[in-house]
Formats: sequence, structure tokens, C-alpha cells
Amino acid sequence: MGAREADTQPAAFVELAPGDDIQKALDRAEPGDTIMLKDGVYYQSLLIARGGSPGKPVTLRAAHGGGATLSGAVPPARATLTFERVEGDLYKAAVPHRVWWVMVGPRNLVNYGRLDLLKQFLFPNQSNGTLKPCAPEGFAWHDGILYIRLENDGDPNSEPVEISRLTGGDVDPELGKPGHKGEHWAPDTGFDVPGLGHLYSETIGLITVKADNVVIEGLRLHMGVGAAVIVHGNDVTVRDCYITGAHIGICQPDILALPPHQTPGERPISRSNRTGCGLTVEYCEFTAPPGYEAARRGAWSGLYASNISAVFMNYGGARSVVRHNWVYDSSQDHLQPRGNGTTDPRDAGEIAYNFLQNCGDDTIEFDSATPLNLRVHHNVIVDALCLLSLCPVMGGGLTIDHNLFYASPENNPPRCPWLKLGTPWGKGLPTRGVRLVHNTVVQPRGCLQWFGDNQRYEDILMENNVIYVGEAQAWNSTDFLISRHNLYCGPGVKAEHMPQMTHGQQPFVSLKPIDFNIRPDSAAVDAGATGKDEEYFHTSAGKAPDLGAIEWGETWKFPRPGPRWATGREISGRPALPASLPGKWVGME
Ligand SMILES: [Ca+2]
Ligand SMILES: [Ca+2]
Repeated sequence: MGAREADTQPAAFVELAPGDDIQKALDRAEPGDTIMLKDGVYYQSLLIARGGSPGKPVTLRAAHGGGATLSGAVPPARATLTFERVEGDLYKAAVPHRVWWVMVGPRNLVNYGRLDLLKQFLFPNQSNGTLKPCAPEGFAWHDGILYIRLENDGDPNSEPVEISRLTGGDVDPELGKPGHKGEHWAPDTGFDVPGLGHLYSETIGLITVKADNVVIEGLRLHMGVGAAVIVHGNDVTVRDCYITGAHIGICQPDILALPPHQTPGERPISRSNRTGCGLTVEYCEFTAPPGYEAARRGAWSGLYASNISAVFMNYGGARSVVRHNWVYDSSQDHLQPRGNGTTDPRDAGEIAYNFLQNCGDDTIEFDSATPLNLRVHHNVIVDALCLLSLCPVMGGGLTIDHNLFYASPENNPPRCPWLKLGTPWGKGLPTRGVRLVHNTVVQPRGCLQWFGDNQRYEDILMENNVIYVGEAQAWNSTDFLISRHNLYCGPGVKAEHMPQMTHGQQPFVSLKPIDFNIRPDSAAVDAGATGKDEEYFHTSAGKAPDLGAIEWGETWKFPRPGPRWATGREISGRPALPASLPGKWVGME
């Protein structure tokens, strides 16, 4: 470990190797300092309490991108577990400390909490405690014994089992009990452990940042349990990190004590304008298998409140930027942005150029009562139980433009909606202040909306989109204004289903494989509302704007998402693209 020569030195590089104490180096850091981690695994959890200043952050960085792993697992030398068969595929091993998380290779196991639930693979439903089928793999820890069951009668003695280290973690024992109406909402805040309570994700993490101007870069963040990174500070950047084994990848809690309970209905809404500001998360990769696969196999409602119902980001601060990330294989919403509480353009947030794939719930869910002040653009969203949730956006301030949404016919379950509407907070609360412009939606076996009828809407703008669906629906919400400058098409679509919109034949160059460019003879060419290019962030050509995300003749340039150090086989277990989706659409060519 290199030492700082003098405290007056403007910045220091400290290079550490596995076994060195990262915390000690962090506790001495001054603005502008960089702590470099040499290749290897660091079994440490960190609190960053000393930050930098604007332009001079404190940086924690892998010396070689992806070479250094920060792990919340028990080090292998100490993880000498001997499993003994109890009955059938149920095994047990003595582990004196409580185990919050277990992984087998890339797979996360459900923390069933109670042995009887593990034996039945049943997990209490979030809302009413009813036991629901859940993933057929899992564990339960009780009184110094770890019980485990693996799929296909797997013997844990011959599998790469990792268990979480001894660590703290606040559990509210009153929450998460079957039937208990507590002020929490898994998975937004954490996860339930049956028999024990609700674990808040902000209480166990690999890195907790309680300082401003901090950069975390190039690391593998493994088994954070509650979260990989818990962000309390302002102007924190996480980039080029690969995140596995956490309930929430980046968790930005409110500074207020949880849970504030200040809105109608039963769901806690955070006073998000008190959250840290200026969060940037870019070029990261997050995955939580087998979440999507288990949700597809019908375990969704059992998984919902469990630890493996994982979320890439739950956050809400002003000036947040989320870009160039690749997120896949989770059973929960990939992104959960909360309202940042302001309408000032200087506080606006952005979600851009992300590739969001294989989501077992709603890929982005914006549950928010306060203004979002957010633009969501140039993302590619591929395969999900629901591609996007406006459920609900009560504070407005949301623009969604130039995104590609694709539910592939070969990978995705049928009947996938593009938009989840309605509200979980009771009737009478309108969704408002949403602009959906210049998006391209292709769902050969899906539909337009879910829960949308007979809700209230205010100030909704839907214009210049192309929506291709396999299943047509009528639309009964007259206050959800739909411009005629949208193309609604697909094999089952009839003009009377959505008379407000323009109808037409197959607008694309090809559906197999998918080519999102519109055909020159498509009804979408030059059919957009004119005079709104600037407002809609669009550049039109020809006589008028084209409908959809891509003007005819233009090229879609999607930068390769995920850590920039992982361009080959540095990361295993990435999902294949659907065969019908050429890689160029997501920057893979
Ligand atoms: Ca959701
Ligand atoms: Ca045009």
C-alpha cells in the first residue's frame, strides 16, 4: 500500500491488493484521491464517508476493468461447508451465522426463511400472505443450520455454493408477516424473509456511500445482499461495474427515515426531493437469474416479495443520469425511478441508451406522486412480462421518446402489454403529465395496454408512435388523448378498436428478423405531427416527421451497453438475443 507523502499533496494514488484493508484507505482519502484495486477478490464491505469536491472526486477503481471483485460471500478458505442429506433433495449444513443470501454459480436462491416453506417451495404473497408457488430452489437458515434444496436433485457438496458473510442488517420483525399490513413494499425497499421480517435493502450493502463526489469504477460487485451500492451522498457515479447477487443494484434511499407514509392509498411515497442528487450510473451490467425464467414459469406472485425479486435501480434524486447499462434476467422491475420532486429543467433526470432485457415484471415502473422531471429516450426494451409501467405517474413531468420496445415472439410469453396503466393506490388518482412520442413498439403476440380502462388521465400526450400488436383491444378512456398521428397496426387490429389512430399494414422492412426501419411505402412515412421536432427531440426528413423512433432513411446508432471492459467472454451467462433481433439494434455488432 503506497502512502501519501504529504497531506498537502493534491491527489494520491493508493494501490491495494487482496488482503489489504480498503476501508482504511477510504478513511484517509482526500479530494482527488484514487484507490486502485489490483486483480483479485476482496471480501470486504465498505463505508465511504470521506468524499471529494466538485471535479476532484474520491475514486475507488479496479486497476484493470473487471479484474477486481468486491464480494459479500464467505471467503472460500472459510466456506468449508459439509452438506448432509436430510431427505430427498433437502440438505443441511452447520453455519453458525445467519445466512441472508446463497448463490450457486450464477443462480440466486430464494431465501424461504422457514423450513416448511422451503419444503413446499411456497412463498407468502406480498399483499395478503397467501402462500404462492415459488422458484423450485432455495434455502432457509434456522438456529445455526442452513437448509438448501437445488433443482434437479442437485447435491450442494458438488455445486459451487456461495453463502453470504456474517453481517448486520436491520430486519423489522413486524413487517413481512403473512397478512401483516405494514408500511413497506417489497421489492421497492427490500425483501421479506418469512418468519423473520422485512430486510431493508439500505441496511446491507457492499458499498455504502455517505459522502459527496465519489466515483466507483470497473468493479465486479458480488453478493451485496440488500444492495450492491447504497447511495446517500450527492454527485456519486457508478460506472463500468458488473453487479450480481443483490436485491437492488443501486439503492438510493430517502434521507428521511423509512417509511414515510404521506399519500393516499397504502403505498409509501418517498419525499424524493430529499434524496441525494446528481447520481450517475453508466456502463453497468446487472443480472439476477433465475428471476425472469422463474417468473415465466409461473412463480411470479411467489417470487414477488422474495430476495430474488431483484431491481437494478431504485432511486429518486434530482439530476440522475442512467445510461448505457445492460440489465437482464430479473423477476422484478429493472428500473424504479421515483419522482425527484422538482420541475426545474436544471434538475431533470435522464434514462438513455440502456438495453433492458428479460424482465419478469415491468421493465421501468415510475410509481410516483411527485414530479418525475425525467426524459426516457433511446433505450431498447426487449422481452418482459410488461414492457413499461405508467402505474401511475401522478406528478407528471415524464417524457418517453425514441425508444424501441420489442416483445419477441420466440422468447416472450404471449399477451405482454406495452403499457401497464391504472393505479395500485386506489381509484380517483389520475395519471398525468406523460408524453409518449416517437416510440416504436413491436409485440407480435402482445397488446397495447393493461389496466388502462376506466382510469383517470390528465395531460397525456401520445403522438408520432408506431405500435404493432398481435392482439387488439378497444379503448374506453376518453381522457387519455390519442393523436391521429400514431400508427396502430398488426394482424388482429381493426380500425374500430382504436379509431383515434391511423391504421395501416405492416410498416416495417421486416419482422423476421425484425427491422425497425419503416418501409418507404408505409403509412408511417411523413405522417407525424408537424412543427414539433424541437419539442419532440426529433429531426424529420421529407415532407413531415415519420412515425416511430427512426425517421425513414436514418440509421439507429445504439452504443454497446454494459461495462466497456467486457466486450468478449469476460462476463459469462449473458442471455442470447432473441433469434429475430439482429444485434445491431442493441450495439452488439
Ligand atoms: Ca412492477
Ligand atoms: Ca419524414
